[in-house]
Amino acid sequence: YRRQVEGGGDPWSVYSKETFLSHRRKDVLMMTPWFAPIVWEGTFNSEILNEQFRLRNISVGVTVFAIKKYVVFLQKFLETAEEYFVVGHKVNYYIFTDRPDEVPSVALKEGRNIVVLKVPNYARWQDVSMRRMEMISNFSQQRFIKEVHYLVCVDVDMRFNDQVGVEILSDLFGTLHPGFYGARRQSFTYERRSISQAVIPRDEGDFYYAGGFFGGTVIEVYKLTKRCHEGIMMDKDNGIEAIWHDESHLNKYFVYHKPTKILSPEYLWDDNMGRPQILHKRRFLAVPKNHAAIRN
Ligand code: UD2
Repeated sequence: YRRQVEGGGDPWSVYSKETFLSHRRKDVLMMTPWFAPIVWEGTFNSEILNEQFRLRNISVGVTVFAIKKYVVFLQKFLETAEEYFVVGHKVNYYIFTDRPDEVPSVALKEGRNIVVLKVPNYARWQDVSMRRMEMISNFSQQRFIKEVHYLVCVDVDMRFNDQVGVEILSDLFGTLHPGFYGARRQSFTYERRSISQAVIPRDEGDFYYAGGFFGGTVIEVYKLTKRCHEGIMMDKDNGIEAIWHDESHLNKYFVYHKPTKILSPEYLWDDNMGRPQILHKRRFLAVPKNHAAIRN
């Protein structure tokens, strides 16, 4: 650590071997075979990471879509993000909505901004969800690349419930889906029809990633969202829609562009899944919703 070294101290006495060894879990997978860390509570030190990212003066853009009735989720989302999301760093909340007048005003800490982006809506909820890929890629190229270092792309029907800090940041990251982190490849709900661009052969695929939390540098998110959008449009032309929409295309992308970091389901939990022992924190939680009522 530079400061200590410059000060003449011995960095190894500050971060002793014991300290390193304590950031370790034996009950979960901490690393993929392509050397991407899997982020679980107990595997990292926030103090070290915060200092590293502060020195780089990084800024983070959050993309969140609140189309039609989903604007009701914004208040809790933003309030809890101010409490827990990348605290102490610069954050731009990019709120994509067709109802700019209904975006709530929430008190923000210094260095944090809300940017409302008016976008069209689509009749079907599946199209609303899928079109996020198109809009994120367009805005990345036109705007985000000039404004932030990293993008974090999340669902809006969520609330932060514990710290989600800079430990999530990396060139390209995805999140283990809470329903499948312990499941075998055979049971992943990948798209299997070969006519779809999202198809993944039975003997491929590493994890099942959630559509509701991914990110990376702006350039990597641009490449990901552009590719997924192209796949979605080709499927549309061919009269097919992938089984889990944008999530299927995201999973396809990650098979061939492996994430450089993977977030554990602490970062996207749903209390309907219970509270397994390996889950030491529930950082970002699904807000229960009445699907039929809220989507129409
Ligand atoms: C899952 C994924 C989601 C997406 C979807 C595709 C998680 C937690 N969620 O969510 O990312 O891949 O499956 O089937 O992994 N939205 C609106 N207005 C609408 C409808 C949707 O703004 O009328 C936006 C909103 O930001 C919402 C997101 O689209 O959070 C995804 O829709 P959803 O939450 O209804 O989909 P869900 O829960 O099936």
